[in-house]
Amino acid sequence: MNTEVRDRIDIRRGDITRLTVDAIVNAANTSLLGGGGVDGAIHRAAGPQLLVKCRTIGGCPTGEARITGGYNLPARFVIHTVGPVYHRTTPAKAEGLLMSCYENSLALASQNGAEEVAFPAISCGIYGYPIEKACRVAIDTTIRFLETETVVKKVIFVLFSEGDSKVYADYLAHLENFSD
Ligand code: AR6
Repeated sequence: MNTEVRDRIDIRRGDITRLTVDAIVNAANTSLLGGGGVDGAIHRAAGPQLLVKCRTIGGCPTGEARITGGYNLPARFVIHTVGPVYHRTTPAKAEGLLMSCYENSLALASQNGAEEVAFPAISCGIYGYPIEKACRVAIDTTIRFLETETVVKKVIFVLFSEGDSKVYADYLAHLENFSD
């Protein structure tokens, strides 16, 4: 990882709904009609117009992403992506799907001119993806993307727990030791 790309990645602890960034990513389900976890928090903070908009989209397959406005959120956009349910498939397939979530979300952010994008730990709550494995997919995919990306300037990983943010920070530090 080169230092230019490293400087475009941030790790923060907290509630993603509070972030004033261009786009926050939602860990949604295929219906896009809301749920628990970060999805519930985003819908509550965005207000009922978000659900009205999501109803018009017609769902989203696992691994893909869709974009809406942020409504009452400080963020301008919400990018809804659907992570894999970890134990519903093989680890290799889950990894491919999770990678697609990050790739497709970042591509949508870029297409919509979002310079700062924040991600929660997609699939790491109700969907049961182990945080250490998911963290590698999230960070590796983001680094690969940023190496050739010019619109998206910054990617922020927002972790709810101290333990999860340490997993991310440790992995980034590990990569820095092997940076070119
Ligand atoms: N800010 C940042 N991270 C959060 C927040 C928040 N406000 N709230 C929770 N997290 P989850 P999934 C973390 O379960 O595993 C929903 O019902 C949480 O600690 O929200 O992809 C959807 O509708 C965890 O690390 O998403 C789907 O049905 C991470 O966000 C299903 O859950 C993701 O946990 C998706 O499950």
